[in-house]
Amino acid sequence: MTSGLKASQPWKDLQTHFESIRDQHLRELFAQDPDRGATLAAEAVGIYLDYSKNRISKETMRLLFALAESCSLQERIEAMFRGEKINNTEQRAVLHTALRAPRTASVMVDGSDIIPQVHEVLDKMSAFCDRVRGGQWTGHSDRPIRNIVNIGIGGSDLGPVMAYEALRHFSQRNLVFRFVSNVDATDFAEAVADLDPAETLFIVASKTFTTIETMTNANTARDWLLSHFGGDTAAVAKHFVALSTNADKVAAFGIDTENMFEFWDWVGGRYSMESAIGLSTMLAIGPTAFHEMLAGFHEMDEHFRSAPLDQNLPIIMGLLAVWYANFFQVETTAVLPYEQYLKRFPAYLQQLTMESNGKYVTTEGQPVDYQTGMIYWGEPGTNGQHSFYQLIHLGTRLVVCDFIAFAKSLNPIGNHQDVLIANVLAQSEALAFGKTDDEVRSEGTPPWLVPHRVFPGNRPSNTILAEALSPGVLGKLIALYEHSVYVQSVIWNIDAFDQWGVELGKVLAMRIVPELESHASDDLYHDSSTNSLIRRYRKLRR
Ligand code: G6Q
Repeated sequence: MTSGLKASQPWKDLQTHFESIRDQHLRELFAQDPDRGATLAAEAVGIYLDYSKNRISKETMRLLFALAESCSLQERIEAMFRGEKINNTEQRAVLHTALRAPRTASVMVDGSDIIPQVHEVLDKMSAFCDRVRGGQWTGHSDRPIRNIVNIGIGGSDLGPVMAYEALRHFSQRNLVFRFVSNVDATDFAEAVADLDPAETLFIVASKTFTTIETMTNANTARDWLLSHFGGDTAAVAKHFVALSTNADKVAAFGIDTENMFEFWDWVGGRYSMESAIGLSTMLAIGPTAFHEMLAGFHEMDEHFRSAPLDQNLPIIMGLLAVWYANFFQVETTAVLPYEQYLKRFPAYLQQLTMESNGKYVTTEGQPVDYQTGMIYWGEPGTNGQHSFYQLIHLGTRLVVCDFIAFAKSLNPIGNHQDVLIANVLAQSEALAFGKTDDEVRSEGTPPWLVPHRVFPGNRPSNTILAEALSPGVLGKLIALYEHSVYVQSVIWNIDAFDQWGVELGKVLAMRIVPELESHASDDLYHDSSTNSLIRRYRKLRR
């Protein structure tokens, strides 16, 4: 049995329409509708989305909106905001939107309003950050904190690192920030190599406080600190704070729960960077700028919740992703920020998109008979132009691109910004329209070289343009992608908020660790490949 999506009338209408548009070139589409550059665009909350360089017509969008309506998209959006348990397999509400709701809002979960707790934690974080940033929070030997090391992985790392890098311009420069995620000891060793323990604060960020990588790194950090303080465990209280939903485990680790910043099970790891998990971000940019970021998220939330389908940025982006994934059978989306501060944004988006929509069964547990989440990847422009853009321009695969650009640089020096923006515009233009055989010949290219220099074009892209990167704009941008991911999951009828694929890794590794450490027994019960590798590892290690 399958989900029925492909049998639905709106889907069939899209399939019929696809047959008529699949071979049309963007050159023809622009010739037929010369204004589409202005009309296939939408703007909200200071974010401009030009989606005209996609292989669509107005009819495509009309049919995609009809599909969205047939999937009750707007009801599903309301269900999320209202706190219904839309994370079906974990029976949890999904309320990252409540993390950025104003103090005056009210959101009920299991009969109680969660907004007061959200703001209580934000206030506790602000007071703490003010003390650290002002030098009043001192270490065990009364020296102010200069170094902040966030220990966490996955959702407890990628958001914080991305936000720190993205908002570095707004950060307090006398504080050093490091992020340790990998259980490979090199990550920890290199992160602390030049740090003085007496001036270092560790933030142990873990929703569950059981993740093996984070707990291993946190224990190593504690040993590193205590070896400096002659084993005096009283030092832990001044040098460790925890971000978690699990107070018992935090206390068991030895961190005073007074130094714990709480969040809740209705916040998914990859949707948690504006919860307590954002403590490192708040330490870097300060409480005021952190609240500006939350306000940016909230503006996009409100837009998503209230704007009509055809003006709704996350809905448009989400439906276009479905169009490419399921009709053109596109495998990947390249996210290409022309903003150096967003260098970790593609890595962050990889988790957001692929962990959320990498699902092969519907919410009812039936296998899907269509593709779900695309592969997301990318690098900042212009660097990528000198490496992988070759394949996007001239390869055999269709790659969808999201270009992200800002009108103003945070470092306005000379004409760098105009050169940067000229590049992003030139790339999307070349991808869409290419360079014809005649154009190449008319440049005097020898005939044998012509095919190599012809650009087929017809390669689609979105361009997202905002005035300048700021905490608020970052919030809007992240919320745009978060909600686009949700839109896709509603169409595909999958649970975007569980992550059983990640859970498996956590369990399997725990089983093998003692086998690697064991010298005595050769009784291994894995497959012959895994058994051989374990034996080989033991031998090499000796
Ligand atoms: C995110 C995932 C996953 C998670 C990490 C860390 O949505 O669940 O990436 O964030 O596995 O988990 P903890 O925060 O519990 O350590």
